[in-house]
Amino acid sequence: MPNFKKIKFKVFGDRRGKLISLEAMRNVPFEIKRVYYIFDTKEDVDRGNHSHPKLNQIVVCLSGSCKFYLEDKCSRKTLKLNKPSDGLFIGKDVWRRMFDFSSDCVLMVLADDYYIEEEYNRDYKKFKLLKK
Ligand code: T46
Repeated sequence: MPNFKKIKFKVFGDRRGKLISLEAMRNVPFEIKRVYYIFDTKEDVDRGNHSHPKLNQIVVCLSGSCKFYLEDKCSRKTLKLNKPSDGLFIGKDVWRRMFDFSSDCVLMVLADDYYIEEEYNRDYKKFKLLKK
């Protein structure tokens, strides 16, 4: 099984509009220690290009769209995120690259740990070796 997958969140809709609730250990499968968001990304740029040996995250595209290239030891896939009702779970040891950002793209990311620069693997060759 890949260590990444899309999750559909329940949408509470009525005549006024829509609402989605994210709750730790309920529809988010971990305790949330950090939330960050990515916006105003320029056209034709890549982000990511790393893996995390321990971190679990869920990415939600709140507006606009972008694509994720994901690779782990058993599979690789490119997914488009363009709905606030879709979460993308990315577990540990998954290489990710984000690209094709629309100018209005806003990505919100929930993470199960604080920001630790030493916890980034930015070396694709090392990632490939660890996969073996
Ligand atoms: C990931 C993808 C989806 C912080 O100071 N705190 C933080 O919590 C984060 C995430 C970043 N930063 C600083 C570090 C850099 O100076 O913000 C700057 C940009 O971070 P980075 O180049 O790592 O951003 P992305 O978009 O390449 O990657 C981010 C996350 O870092 C990463 O964990 O999985 O989004």
